[in-house]
Amino acid sequence: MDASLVLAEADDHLSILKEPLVGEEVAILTDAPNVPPQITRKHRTKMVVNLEVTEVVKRMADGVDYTFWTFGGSVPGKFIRVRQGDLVEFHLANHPSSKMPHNIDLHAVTGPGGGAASSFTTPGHESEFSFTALNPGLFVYHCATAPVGMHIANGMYGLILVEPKEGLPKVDKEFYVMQGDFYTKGKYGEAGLQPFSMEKAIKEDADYVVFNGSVGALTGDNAITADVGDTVRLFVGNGGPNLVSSFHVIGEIFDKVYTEGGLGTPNKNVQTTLVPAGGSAICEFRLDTSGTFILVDHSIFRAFNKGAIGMLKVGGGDEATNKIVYSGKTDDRIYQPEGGAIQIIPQTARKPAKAANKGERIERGKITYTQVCSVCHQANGKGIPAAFPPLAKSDYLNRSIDDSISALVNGIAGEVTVNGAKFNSIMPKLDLSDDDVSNVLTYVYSQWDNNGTEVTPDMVKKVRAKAVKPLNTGH
Ligand code: HEC
Ligand SMILES: [Cu+2]
Repeated sequence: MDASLVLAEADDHLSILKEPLVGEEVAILTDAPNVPPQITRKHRTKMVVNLEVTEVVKRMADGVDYTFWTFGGSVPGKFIRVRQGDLVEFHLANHPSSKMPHNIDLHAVTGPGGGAASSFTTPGHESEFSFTALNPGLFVYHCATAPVGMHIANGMYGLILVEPKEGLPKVDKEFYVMQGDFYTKGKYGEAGLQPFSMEKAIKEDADYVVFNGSVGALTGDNAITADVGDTVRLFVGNGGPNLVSSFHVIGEIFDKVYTEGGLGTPNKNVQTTLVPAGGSAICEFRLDTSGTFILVDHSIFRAFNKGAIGMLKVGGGDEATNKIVYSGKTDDRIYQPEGGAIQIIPQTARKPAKAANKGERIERGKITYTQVCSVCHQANGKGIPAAFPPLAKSDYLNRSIDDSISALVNGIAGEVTVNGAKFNSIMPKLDLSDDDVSNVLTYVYSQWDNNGTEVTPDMVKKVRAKAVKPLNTGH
């Protein structure tokens, strides 16, 4: 990079200090999903932040409690909103009932430890330090008292927004959503007060992955709401301690994403954005139709099995326009991929292979098996449970040669039982020559503990002559 450019950037950070510092305010702090009001002020000020650490037992999921360590009484911690250039006078109090000392490392701080050492606070004490918010952006803050991982795992994180000096564009709704992963002695949903599991945390084997501190904190009656036509801004954070979020809203496309919370040029038309542990993203979109939109970590087992689900309920709008954007289901009709009957799969590209003896038959049959049969019955002949029956040690195959030949020349529809398991699907008619059928079946019979029958083209010819209609036309 051009050295003068680097200097220009550096200059810019400190040039903010040339603006006069006017007055003093006490920061409005909010609990998720609420966000303090947008800053309209055009000057720097002294912002006093009063944040209290408490250790509290709260709900993690229905019937499951957890001792959370919090910045302000809940997880995530209070949302802090300041303007670029503000002098932030930070007061961190640790409630007398706490068992542990705590501190705070704000990623918005330029200075050693992000404030950690200066803010180390034992129970019943309050620490004070100041910093100037030089860089605009959405920053994570967290406790950094040893063992750091444990303090973060217990919920000690939140977001601080440093608005750029020109402010952020006005939107109709702003929300605060922060993901975190939790590690409990019992597994997901196990009732009672669950202690923290250091062992699982080290293995990164999360029991809970949640938005805003608990399963269901953003669903049902707790859903965030807006109306069609609203512009929405989500301040998304990830406290971790371990997992990176693949943040996605089902049924929405982010018009803009300020990736990693940096207030530079936004990325546009984004489906899923990564939110690192200890990082953030700002997602903006206009609501063009009504309905319920689901917030997820698209590492999807976390959403459906560990709690990482939220809801945005959108009402209103003109019905006709809503329908144009999204019609809803307009019809439901029968779909028969196989035409409801047995289909013919042409094999015309394949050359006939006249085999002189059983050995050659098996050799050629193996090629046909690999090319034609193995997609369904698998290379090892074991099939796929509930979809394709096994040919390996198949009682069906070994009981009747004619039925097996018929399976190939006529196909099978309807229920068949193989080794005690029922299959009710369609084996397509394969359009193989008599030689091909004899070769491939001889190969199948020679494999996987089957009975070793040699099938000749004459045997195939006989079956072909007699059966016109497939076996088991069960449908
Ligand atoms: C498109 C998938 C598909 C292909 C390709 C296929 N089969 Fe099948 N096969 C099936 C299904 C499905 C059944 C069970 C039919 C039912 O449920 O009605 C079946 C049943 C059979 C059966 C009787 C049941 C058993 O497990 O013993 C034999 C024998 C058989 N297939 C042999 C073959 C051979 C040999 C080939 C290759 C030449 C082949 N199949 C190719 C899907 C397939
Ligand atoms: Cu702590």
